[in-house]
Amino acid sequence: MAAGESAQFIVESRLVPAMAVVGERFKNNEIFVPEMLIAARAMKEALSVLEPMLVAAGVKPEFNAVIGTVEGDLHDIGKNLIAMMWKGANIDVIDLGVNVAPAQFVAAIREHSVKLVGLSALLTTTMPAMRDTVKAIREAGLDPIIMIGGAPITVEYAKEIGADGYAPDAGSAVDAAMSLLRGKVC
Ligand code: B1M
Repeated sequence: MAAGESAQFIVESRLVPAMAVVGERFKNNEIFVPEMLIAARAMKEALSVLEPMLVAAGVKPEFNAVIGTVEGDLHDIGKNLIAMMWKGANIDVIDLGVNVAPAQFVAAIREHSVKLVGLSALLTTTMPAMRDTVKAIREAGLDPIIMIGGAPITVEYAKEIGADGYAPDAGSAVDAAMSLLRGKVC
């Protein structure tokens, strides 16, 4: 900022592209979870410094999302990485935490009118909770983009339960979310 760059320029042209590099390297197994967490923490710190200036300048995140680990599942490391990467891509992310019941997802989608929902599951025994959550969201008459992921999840499973997208890792989760959001919104 001392060099005359605006907070918005720093986010859009410095931080977000840097996180894209981090995501790409993670996807290619060139860096691993610890480096990813360090990068995500740096991003979070930078955003907390820049946020007041962005708010003052009227800059708003382009999209919003809710994310959570589905009912019965307490694993959150992967879900937290996705949330951080989505935030890094200028998405306003509401993190519902772990063990999130379908009704909690439905209530949060309604309350915040979100465009994107992320479901994470790490156990084969909690995969059916993903199906239940997708069903509950659709039965409530809501139509956000639903993305799923987690170690036991496949693209076939995503199709089978009616989710809109799947990503195998945090880097791909940004690419997939952005193309789904742009495709559906435009
Ligand atoms: Co658990 N656990 N665990 N565990 N645990 C696994 C998943 C397991 C594979 C270990 C094993 O047996 N080899 C196994 C599942 C077996 C199965 O279902 N087939 C297992 C089990 C059985 C259990 C318990 C049942 C153990 C017990 O109590 N008997 C129990 C269940 C508790 C519960 O959830 N109800 C349990 C508990 C725990 C701890 C609490 C001890 C701890 C979780 C701590 C925490 O998350 N805060 C834990 C851990 C750490 C693991 C392992 C070791 C690591 C998971 C992890 O964080 N990986 C895991 C074995 C393993 O994977 N090696 C294991 C790192 C993380 C970055 O990767 O979460 O895969 P991951 O996320 C990736 C992708 O999957 C993807 O992107 C992320 C980044 O690349 N992704 C998404 C994830 N969510 C996404 C969402 C998206 C898109 C992509 O879109 C929205």
